[in-house]
Amino acid sequence: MVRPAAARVSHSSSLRRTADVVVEEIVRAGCDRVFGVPGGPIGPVFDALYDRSEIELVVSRHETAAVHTACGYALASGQVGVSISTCGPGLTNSLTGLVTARQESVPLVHLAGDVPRADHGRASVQEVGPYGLDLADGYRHAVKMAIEVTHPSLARVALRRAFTVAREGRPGPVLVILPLDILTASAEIVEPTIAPRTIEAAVPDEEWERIARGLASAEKPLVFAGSGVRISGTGSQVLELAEALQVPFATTAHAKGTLPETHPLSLGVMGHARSRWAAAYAEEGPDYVLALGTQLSDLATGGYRPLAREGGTVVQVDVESTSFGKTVIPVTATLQADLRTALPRLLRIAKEIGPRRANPALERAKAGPRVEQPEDLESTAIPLSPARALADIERSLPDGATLVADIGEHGVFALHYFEVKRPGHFYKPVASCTMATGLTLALGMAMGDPRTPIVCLTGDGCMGMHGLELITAVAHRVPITVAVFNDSSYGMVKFGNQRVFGRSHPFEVGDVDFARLAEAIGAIGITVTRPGAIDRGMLELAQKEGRPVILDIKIDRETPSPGNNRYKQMAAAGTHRSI
Ligand SMILES: Cc1ncc(C[n+]2csc(CCOP(=O)(O)OP(=O)(O)O)c2C)c(N)n1
Ligand SMILES: [Mg+2]
Repeated sequence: MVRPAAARVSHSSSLRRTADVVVEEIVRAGCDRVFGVPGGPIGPVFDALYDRSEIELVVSRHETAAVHTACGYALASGQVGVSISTCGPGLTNSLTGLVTARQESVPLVHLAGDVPRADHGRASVQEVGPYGLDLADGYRHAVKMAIEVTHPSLARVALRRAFTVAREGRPGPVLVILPLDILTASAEIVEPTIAPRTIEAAVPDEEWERIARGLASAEKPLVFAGSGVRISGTGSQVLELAEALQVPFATTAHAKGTLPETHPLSLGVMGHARSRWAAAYAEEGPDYVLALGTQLSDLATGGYRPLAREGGTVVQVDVESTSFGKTVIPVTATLQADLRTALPRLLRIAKEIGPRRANPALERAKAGPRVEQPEDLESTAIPLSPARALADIERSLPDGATLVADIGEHGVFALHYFEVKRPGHFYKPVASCTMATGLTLALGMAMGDPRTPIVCLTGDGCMGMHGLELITAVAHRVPITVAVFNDSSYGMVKFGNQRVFGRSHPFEVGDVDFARLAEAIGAIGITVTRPGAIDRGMLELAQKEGRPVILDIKIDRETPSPGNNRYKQMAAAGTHRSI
């Protein structure tokens, strides 16, 4: 496409417009796609993007979705995600996405405009707060770092720093606020030199040896992997460690997809939506637990259930010291270390020690079925059982596909029933539990790695929040498959309230025909009502046609997920009892 030149004053060669410098830095960081919703004060950045054909602009319907989609893109492509919003409502709409990026540990740079500084506090349109909210200050606690560019010469330093901080240590979002007067101004640019921060594993070898020996000599040891294992890309090393010592392993719900659940040492998911194997192994309480890259949150532990038996040992290893001391469950020792440097050291020692003796507790735990109601996976009932629909999806996944699950009962079904055969092919955002995060992340993932087919399992409620983002998928010919578990309600809260209060509003969200909605936006729509109707051809259609496919799966509205032990926790909280 031939693009007209901008109608703007040209500057002398040594002076650079801030907006152009910002976009140059995006290119320099290796980002080839940005996601955003435009608006006045951020206008110069969009204008500067107009000149850069190497960056594709994806226009979203809502800023939360723009940030989430940028996150998905980052996760799948390995780049830092870049999202863009205007000020005021654009930035407040972005906040949820920024919190998601923080909690999912996604490297992201968010660019937000601001009213010109001369208008701060003068009741200018889209300025937030009665006297002008200090946005950088207001958002500082939500993001990894917030930078307000206060002089045009500092744009390059600010952006370079933003991209560096977003990636280093535990990745996360950096907010860069760019007032309109700065974006349009030109200045001599300060050239930064920023050395990346290295997190040195200061833990001595004796510590790792103590842990390896503890796991090897315990009666009932456990390696418990959290999402830090996925973020650091150390799943295969955790697996090697477990194999070297012959120690069983489990993942948090958030880390499901990091380790193979078909492995003889796997107990599946522990905590929220836990497998029956994990429940059985946890029953008497392990005596030695190595918790890797987890904050031991309520979901990770299934309502702050202690990980070890009384008198047992729990060692928590995490790259960020802020992950420690957040939980009420007993932890014996905390070690701050980057798993990428820690695991090779631990593994070397573990290999010297060699495999432990047989573990009868593991055999006992795995004697029964992995899931609560295995018969549901084969159910022939109509309306369709959610477990059966999930089993049909699992059986029909295209080769190498990733299943991304959203927030709601459908997501808990996926956590509990889906069996991870190959690591990296399941993802469920769990930390912030923001509805439609799965859908919007999945969209970004499908754009970030076109070789991996993406099937997103979402709910009709989530579709109501961000379903129209699929217009973006149509516009960019993204071959994503979206399987909607349609129960015409906010199922999770309906079942939750029934459990907690003994009654509930139906929380109906209408009998929406998502197949027709799909057709209306230019996607392919298919209605599914029968068990066995979902097949491989259906899940390969999006790739074949080069556009999104929405499956409107009419599931039984009265079947709660078996794995949702959160209700019990909420009920207990209501009566101020501990559980
Ligand atoms: C932004 C946001 N608002 C509210 C909630 C609380 N909530 C959790 S699940 C859910 C219902 C989800 O409905 P749907 O997508 O239809 O999934 P279902 O539970 O029916 O499978 C709600 C309202 C939330 N997690 N996030
Ligand atoms: Mg629903």
